[in-house]
Amino acid sequence: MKIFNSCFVAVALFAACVQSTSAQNPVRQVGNVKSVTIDNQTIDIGTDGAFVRVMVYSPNIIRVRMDKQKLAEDFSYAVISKPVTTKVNITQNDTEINIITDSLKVNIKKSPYNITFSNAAGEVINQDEAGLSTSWVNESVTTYKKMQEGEHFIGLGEKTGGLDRKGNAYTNWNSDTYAYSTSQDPIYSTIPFYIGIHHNVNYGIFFDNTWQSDFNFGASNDRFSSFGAKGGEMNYYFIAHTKVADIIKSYSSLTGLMKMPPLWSLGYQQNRYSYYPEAEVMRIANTLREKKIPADGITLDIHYMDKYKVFSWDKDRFPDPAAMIKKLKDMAFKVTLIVDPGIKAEKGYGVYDRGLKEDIFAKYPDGSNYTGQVWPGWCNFPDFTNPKGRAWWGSELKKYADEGVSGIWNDMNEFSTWGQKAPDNILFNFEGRIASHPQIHNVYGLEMIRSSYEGYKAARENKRPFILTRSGYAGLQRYAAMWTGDNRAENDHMLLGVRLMNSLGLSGVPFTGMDVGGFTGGASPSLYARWMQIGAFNPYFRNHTGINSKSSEPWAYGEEVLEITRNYINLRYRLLPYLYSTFYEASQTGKPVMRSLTIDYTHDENVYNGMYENQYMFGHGFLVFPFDGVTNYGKLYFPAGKWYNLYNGEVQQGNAKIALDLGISKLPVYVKESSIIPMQTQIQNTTEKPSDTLYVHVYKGDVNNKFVYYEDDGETFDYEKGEYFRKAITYDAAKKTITFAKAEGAGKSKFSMIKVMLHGFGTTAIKLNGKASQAKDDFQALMLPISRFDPTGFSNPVEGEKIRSMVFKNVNDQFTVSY
Ligand code: NBV
Repeated sequence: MKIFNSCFVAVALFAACVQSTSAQNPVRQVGNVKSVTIDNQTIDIGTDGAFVRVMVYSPNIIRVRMDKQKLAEDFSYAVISKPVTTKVNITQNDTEINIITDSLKVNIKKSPYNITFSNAAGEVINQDEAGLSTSWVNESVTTYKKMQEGEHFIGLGEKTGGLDRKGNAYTNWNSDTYAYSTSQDPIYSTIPFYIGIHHNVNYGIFFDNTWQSDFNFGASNDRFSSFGAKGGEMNYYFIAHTKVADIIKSYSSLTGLMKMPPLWSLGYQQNRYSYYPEAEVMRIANTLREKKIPADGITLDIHYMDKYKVFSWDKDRFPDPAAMIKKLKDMAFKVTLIVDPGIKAEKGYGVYDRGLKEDIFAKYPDGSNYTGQVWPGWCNFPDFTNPKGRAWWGSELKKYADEGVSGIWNDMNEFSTWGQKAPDNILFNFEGRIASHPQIHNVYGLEMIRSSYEGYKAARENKRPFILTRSGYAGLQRYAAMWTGDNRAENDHMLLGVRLMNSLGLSGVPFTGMDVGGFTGGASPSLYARWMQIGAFNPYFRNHTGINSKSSEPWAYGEEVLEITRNYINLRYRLLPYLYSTFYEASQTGKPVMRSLTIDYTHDENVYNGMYENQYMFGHGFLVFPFDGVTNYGKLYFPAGKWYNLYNGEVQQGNAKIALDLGISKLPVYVKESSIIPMQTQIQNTTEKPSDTLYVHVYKGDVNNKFVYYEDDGETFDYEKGEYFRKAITYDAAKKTITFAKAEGAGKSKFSMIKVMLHGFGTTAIKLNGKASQAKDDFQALMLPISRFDPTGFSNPVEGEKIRSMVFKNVNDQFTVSY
């Protein structure tokens, strides 16, 4: 009895302690609301333990900021938009505050503070875990959200593991992770944005805090999901829409959209660590052309430099870089060069001397430059958070622009000092605010690619820069494409790479790639072939391998693999009109090119199943199954609808699961009903002109579809001034029409004719603009050439499946096909 009593007293004391002052309590809670000030769309709330500002950003976006006392100046490298004027009704009484927009109902309880977001129908989308809400432990701040029944979590950028993040915790601290494992965390970049899904509702949370941040989606607890950081404010944007695609769109409206990439960067890119000397680079280029493997890019890794000093050339290996780049240009190859941020601290090295003179290196508090070791030895590190540092970098890059370099590949920008942790007391300019390393670490890569993008844009006037990066932070899509670093030549890595890209797509980054073929180790021929097939359905398609691994060019694995690989690279080039238009959509809406099935089939539980989690849509039309490259056995899930086998037109009904034992020559790809897929004739590189006909493949279906066909010069920013050719194509399933709208824009199409290729229409009578039309069978523009290694025939339509075509004279015409 006595024991019970003393225990009881202890528990009561603890509870009292927790509720009373924060003096003895290491966890500081927001506590009760004490004051409320409403000013238009902003509510300032004073509480026992914090200051809270809730801002209505749009009918669908609410921003919540909190700090222990007052808020610091509002500054973000990620967010580029301001709140939009929104119709909102804000009321309060003794117990709560209510905010109502056209799309959201927000309820804030006063004792203690906690916030609930509901949709217009009053269904709860997301709410604080009422007992925990937000709290601080020393300088670390965390917000706890109630875990909803059956909740799924997707996104969070470049994170390993499964598609559904449920049951796991993640840390954001950009790290150089050579040959990372398939569950390693963190890796190279930070995008603190995720999407929650439950009970037919969805929301996104973007936690804009650059310090080391931690997310918990029910790891070691079943009560909450949480997000927090080691310093800085609680600062999150809550985004809600009925469609996941609209959540990504709103997130992209906050952090920016990708610009149209140069067309050549969508072609095939050949890499290795490293191609040198010049003769070797030319051998690779010549072999690609001789073997008729379409390609647009060759990338030079660190061995082009003189002792790894950035902005220099090893003159023994590359005696006349500009002349070599010109020779490659004449063969229609663009050159991308790697750059690293570490600048060798060596007096007499011009780049370093100018950096010293401009005083742009990161510093210790005593004013001396921070020195760390990386490729060239002891280095200083440019402070890209200093406008002067960015300008200096841009001026150094000009040299490459003058030599004719087309792409800048930003490596090691986590920043890496041989994977060691850099000291906390390095100081950065932070746009004149002065910040320590822990605060800026996660944005170092972002500001480096900003410097590269802005510098290269200025150096080449109206030409679109191609910038590739390994590291970044939310908003990186404004400047660069991203690849997923040093993977391993293993089946699991191929599939992980697909998930990383799908997750990046959910997190606002549409232009992504992986080291196809694997960076460390060596792939088997079948794994390599499979990887190249999948690569053809990646936004950025580059083959790369490490210094000690076996050659990884398409011809390095024998004749059969070469043939398979060529088939898929060929297909990619024929699909460029579709791909470029899909990039255009991404540049307008943020909807990724590689689309996790959670975007269009959000509430279908099967898409979260580990068995099917790697499947994705490549644009609106292609359902890609990243099939196993070792066993060649796999299970496929077809979501609702009707699907056409890409190779033979066979129809597969949706809501079905099938198992396949497949040879290596084909990757399972299906076309969604009602898809509109513009294609062109085979070219070997993007400077080559295809025939004058645009082949628009249309697949009969029962759902509506709208596709915007888009073209521009593929090279300059003139499209921003209206120099583009755009044509909406609409599939109306009820009216049984396919309408090609009038062309828009001041630009001309490179095609003069459109040929409509009809799939699945059988012998149905076809009308053009209401009049009977002669549609004839046509087998000319099928998907793939027949491979001699594929006895079943790659492209023979199944018995009875007639692809019918109709030719129209003018690509500018407005017309309707009906059936
Ligand atoms: O520059 C060499 C490599 C590069 O090939 C790779 O793609 C990067 O991720 N780089 C890392 C430096 C470290 C290699 C161990």
